[in-house]
Amino acid sequence: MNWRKLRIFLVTVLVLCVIPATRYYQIDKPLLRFLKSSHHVDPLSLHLSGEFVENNLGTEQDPDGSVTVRMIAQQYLFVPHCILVPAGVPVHLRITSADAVHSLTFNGTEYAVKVLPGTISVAQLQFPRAGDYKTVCREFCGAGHYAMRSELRVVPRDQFPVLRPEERGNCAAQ
Ligand SMILES: [Cu+2]
Repeated sequence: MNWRKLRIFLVTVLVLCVIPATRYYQIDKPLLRFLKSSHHVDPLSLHLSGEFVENNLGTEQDPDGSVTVRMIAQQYLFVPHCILVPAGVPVHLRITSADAVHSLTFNGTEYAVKVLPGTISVAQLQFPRAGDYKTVCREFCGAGHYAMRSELRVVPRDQFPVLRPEERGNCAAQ
């Protein structure tokens, strides 16, 4: 047995295993979804057709009292720029990217949602207290990354259904 060859072989196997293993955890679940091709969406035609067209973005009330929020992350902002949700209600987030990899986080919470072009990231969120949260991108996505922040406004639970549908979508109408 040639020990030198064996050593080279073992190091090669180790390196080939370690690299995909670390990459897997960096890219995390959305890549698997992308490979399975469910949740697939074309980043180049987001604004033309499908669920991420402009008038479909923002918050929508579901029949069971929860809400669905649709957002796009792009260099260097989140659209809508200010989202509005009721406190203490399940928030079904659906977000995709128009360009690079981003990460949507809400200051003061543990939530972090990785956003990749070509795939829809889905997350279940809930905000117990009313208030304003800064929404910050925590994945370096280019020159303007450090300015990529927007806002989440959590309003009291009973205040939300009173709003007109066009006021619920985002904070702009308030
Ligand atoms: Cu970003």
